[in-house]
Amino acid sequence: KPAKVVKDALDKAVEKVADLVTPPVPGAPGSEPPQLDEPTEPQGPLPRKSDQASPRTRTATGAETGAGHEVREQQDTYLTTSTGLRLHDTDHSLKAGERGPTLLQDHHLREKITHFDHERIPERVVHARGAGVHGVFVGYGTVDQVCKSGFLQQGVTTPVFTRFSTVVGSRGSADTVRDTRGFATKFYTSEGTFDLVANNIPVFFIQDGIKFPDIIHAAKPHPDREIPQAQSAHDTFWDFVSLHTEATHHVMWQMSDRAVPRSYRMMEGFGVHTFRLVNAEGKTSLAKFHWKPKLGVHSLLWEEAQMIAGVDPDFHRRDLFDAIESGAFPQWELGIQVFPDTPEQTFEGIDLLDPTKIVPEELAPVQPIGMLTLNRNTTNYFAETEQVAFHVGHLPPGIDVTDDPLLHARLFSYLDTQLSRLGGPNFNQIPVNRPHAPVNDMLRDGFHQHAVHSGVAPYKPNSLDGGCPFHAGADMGAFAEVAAPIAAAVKERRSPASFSDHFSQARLFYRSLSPVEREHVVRAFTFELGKCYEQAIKERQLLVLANVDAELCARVAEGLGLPAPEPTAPPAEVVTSPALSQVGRTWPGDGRLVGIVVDADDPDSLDGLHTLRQAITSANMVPLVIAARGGVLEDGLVAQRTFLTARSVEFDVVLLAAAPPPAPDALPSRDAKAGAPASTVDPRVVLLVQEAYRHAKVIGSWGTGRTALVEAGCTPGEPGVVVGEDPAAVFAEVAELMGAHRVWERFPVSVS
Ligand code: HDD
Repeated sequence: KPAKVVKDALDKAVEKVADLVTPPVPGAPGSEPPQLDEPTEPQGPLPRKSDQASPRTRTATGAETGAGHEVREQQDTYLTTSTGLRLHDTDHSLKAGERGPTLLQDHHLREKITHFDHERIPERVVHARGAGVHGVFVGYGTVDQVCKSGFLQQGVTTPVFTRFSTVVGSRGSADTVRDTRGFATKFYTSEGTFDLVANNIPVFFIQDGIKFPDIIHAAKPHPDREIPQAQSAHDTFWDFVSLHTEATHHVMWQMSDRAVPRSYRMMEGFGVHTFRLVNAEGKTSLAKFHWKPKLGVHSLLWEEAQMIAGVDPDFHRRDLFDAIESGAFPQWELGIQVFPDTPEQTFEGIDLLDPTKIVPEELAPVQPIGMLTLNRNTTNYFAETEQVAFHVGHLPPGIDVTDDPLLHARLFSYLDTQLSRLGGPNFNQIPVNRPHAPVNDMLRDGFHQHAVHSGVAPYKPNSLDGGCPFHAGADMGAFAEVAAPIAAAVKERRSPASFSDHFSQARLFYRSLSPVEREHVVRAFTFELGKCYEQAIKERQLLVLANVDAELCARVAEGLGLPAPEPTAPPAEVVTSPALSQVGRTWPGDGRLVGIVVDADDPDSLDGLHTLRQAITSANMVPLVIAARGGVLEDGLVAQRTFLTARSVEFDVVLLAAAPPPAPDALPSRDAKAGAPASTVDPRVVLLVQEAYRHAKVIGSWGTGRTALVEAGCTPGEPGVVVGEDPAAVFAEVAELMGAHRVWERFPVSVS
């Protein structure tokens, strides 16, 4: 009997449903066979999901455009809890009497402290220290022959976010350490996001991504005491690279001036790997990406870099933000080296899949394809710079990967790392990561899901959502993997024989540098190995250097007090690549800092300074007045630095308008201690000039400024020491000399 009741109820239910649903329920008595085929034609565009709309972008002037992402303003609003409850007090917890215990009932206290307790997220395992800014990229339309990507077409403007970084140091480490720099750019193209996750060094330490944890463990601080921070000058780093000679080419760059950039604005960027480009006809080419800075490539001196790490650990990010704030928007031209996509994937004998090799620009010129302008600082460091998530697999139609084994490990790692760093798989919904192309994925749920997805069929094929979302064909902008042939192969853990040349390009790089740059390389190796404790490691690295260049090895060995070993094989004959040297060209000085020493108590020293400041600003540089005390000086001039806060390393050039006498708060000079006649000039000014001179900077002076110059031991008229009567005329000469970045002839050079 109960079975009959159930059957009747079921029959009734089926009839009811059959009445309600058209077509009849599949399988119901008398119904047509089910039509479950997926529709093949689009049935109109899908509505844009408002909660996945593009982030609100701003113009260079800061005006907001677009909509969709909330910027929470602090101004003119009531303080509330996270649920919008207005608060009347956030300074006192709720207690049983003013001296009594705090009550568990205080929900505001608990919310405030709980949120605070969880404010920090894990820092990036590498590239933790960084600075990000917004900008635009404009395509030149010069790539049609080789690449169909829409954002590269002529005049197409694409919003971007670029994050510069160091590799090894923690999030709070100094900017100017000796390290490779990251240069990652997110292009929010209308065809989907493209991330160009580049470095300022065109080669990498390793040829296979499986060794990435090894090189990073070796470079990070020692695990027992967690020192040294953000340094490669320690035993584990040199232990690894001396045992692992495929790192040699990268190490040469890391010991060169490239590893201590003057500014993020003055670095090249390199995509490192060879990528595969696809044109509209589906024809493929191989290519390497290059960023070329408009301001040229310039570096700090190692001594400067070390001093700045103490004086201003935020030097590079401050420089970037200040330049953008002042309107000196940094620019880079994006360029490509293009190679035929042959089965061998080599060019002029260079294996294009080996990320420890470059193709010299003299063999394959870099062809400009667009311009990047960084023009807007972030509103919130955490929301944007900390949460931005790059991934080498974020590719637009027209750009695909090759079989570089380093790249393949990266294709896995970048998604994976965001899961722990950003707390789950929905990090592309974070405003800074949101694509500007419409998103209609079928990814669902997970931690921090912000989208309220409509529809009932997040699977394909489906008929219940009308087959939506639809597949696109290649002619509708779909990304289609290149059908690259793979030669018959066996599974094996092995590299091709061509990957075993570890020294010829290291030598090519070293020999392409100017003598002064090579001198810096010698000193960098001597410094770094001099910080190692293990004798065997120093000796092993000297053997590596012997295989690169005999003179380099001999000089470093001499500095370490060790014998120079013989090479295991004679160093290769190399043709040099002049494009690798930073010296010998002149560049614009936009955003450079000009320190002007004045005497606050000598009105004459302020003569002509308004005109001078104007001339400096017109040259797109930043004038900073340095006086014994801060505040407003005579004639409305403001002292932005004092002898206490100014240090020579901050400035690209020092101008002396006066020779200020020692102020009461100046430390006694050495001369005074030795009983020699006391200096007539404040010792901090003398030090400022001496350091600027020592670091081969241009120095200019007029009026009584000449006394400070002479007091510091400089000779008026020697290279890079400009003396005149009129401040603006002196600056004009100084600005001209600054185009070379430094007074290179001031350096003692003993390499051949
Ligand atoms: Fe990487 C971050 C650049 C090899 C794994 N990498 C990261 C960043 C840059 C690079 C610029 C910082 C991105 C940002 O600002 O958020 N990495 C490179 C280049 C490489 C390279 C140019 C070689 C050509 N990387 C590399 C390998 C692996 C990784 C071989 C792993 C197998 N890289 C990561 C990572 C990071 C990262 C662990 C840390 C944080 C992140 O990704 O988002 O996934």
